[in-house]
Amino acid sequence: MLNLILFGPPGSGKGTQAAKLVEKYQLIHISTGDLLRSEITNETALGLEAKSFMDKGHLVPDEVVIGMISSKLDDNPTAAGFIFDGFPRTIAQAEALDNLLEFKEAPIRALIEIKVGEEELKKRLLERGKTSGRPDDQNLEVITNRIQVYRRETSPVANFYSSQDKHIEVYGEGTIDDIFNSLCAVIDKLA
Ligand code: B4P
Repeated sequence: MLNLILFGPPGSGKGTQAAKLVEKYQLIHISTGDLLRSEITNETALGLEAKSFMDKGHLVPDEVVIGMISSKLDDNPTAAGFIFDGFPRTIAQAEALDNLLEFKEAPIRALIEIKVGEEELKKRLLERGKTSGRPDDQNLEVITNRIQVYRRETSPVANFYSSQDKHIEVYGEGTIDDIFNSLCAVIDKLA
């Protein structure tokens, strides 16, 4: 089983690259952002709770996202592996993920961090905001807050996996295809 975390700040290309990687490596894509947005669209109680956090650029509470991941893993018992996109975003989520995967005897093989500078992140997210309909992409203050939350609460997750010797960095500015090729070169060495 090939279990990978695609990691990086908002707008670094996690969702974009995950969509291409799952096709090539036949893995299941789990994006907590997409799962939460689908709960919002379906107007579930979970979605209503999540929306109030997401619209301000805050993280949704750990127990909510950990529960979603757990049921997604249960839904795919025969998967060749998973690409986790946007998860884990806190140390508590990383510890919960390691525990869930221990049951499957299929630990995370690598956390691949996509490195992109702050100005480029803001540019990409504002650009997406023109067409995505996502409230969190349409306001520079919210975008800046998301990047700060990433630096403060999420970036320590990379150190958590560094200490397990699983942290790999890939340069994330350039064309989508160039970055995809860099990611594939890294993954091919792991497979
Ligand atoms: P996410 O849905 O994970 O959103 P994201 O970080 O903004 O997206 P991503 O990084 O995947 O976007 P991409 O670069 O592909 O999270 C949204 C919110 O949900 C969070 O703020 C939080 O509130 C909540 N949430 C999600 N997971 C959570 C968790 N685990 N715990 C707590 N809360 C959680 O795309 C960005 C844009 O860049 C696109 O328009 C794309 O086309 C463009 N782009 C990509 N690569 C490019 C390139 N090389 N060049 C130019 N443009 C590029």
